[in-house]
Amino acid sequence: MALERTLSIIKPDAVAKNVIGEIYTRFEKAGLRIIAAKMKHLSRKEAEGFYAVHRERPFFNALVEFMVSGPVMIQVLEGEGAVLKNRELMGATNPKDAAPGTIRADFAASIDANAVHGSDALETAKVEIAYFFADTEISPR
Ligand code: RTP
Ligand code: MG
Repeated sequence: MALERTLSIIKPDAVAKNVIGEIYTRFEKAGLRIIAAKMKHLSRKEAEGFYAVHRERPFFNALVEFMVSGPVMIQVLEGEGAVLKNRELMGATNPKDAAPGTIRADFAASIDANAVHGSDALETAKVEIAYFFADTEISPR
């Protein structure tokens, strides 16, 4: 498997629950390395731009509203097969469907407040990482 990078966001609900550290521990235990991180309260424009692929979906406004409701913790994760590995750690979009032991099963309350974001493919990851981080802000080993 190849060394990959993926973008992860700990969403406002999980930041409010004070579980950034617990989620970071799951990344680290799975062999993912945090190579960049920043806490940020997204503007509406930033949230809309980030989720632009969902612009036409019925849940878009609720999604943006939620993402600007409080600070988020944004990180770049690096590791073997990082994109898929992070998606496995996260669990299904709707916490009701998320496998036991996944981040969403353990920390998410609803499909809207679902604790984490993770890039869904390598190409998406590249775009999403560049959306939030300059090359000079990323510190690989
Ligand atoms: P994310 O992008 O946040 O990592 O989530 P995801 O890939 O698992 O799900 P995605 O399809 O990309 O949807 C982005 C976020 O929109 C909300 N959503 N609501 N009500 C609905 O049917 C619905 N579908 C999606 C979720 O909060 C999801 O995380
Ligand atoms: Mg997605």
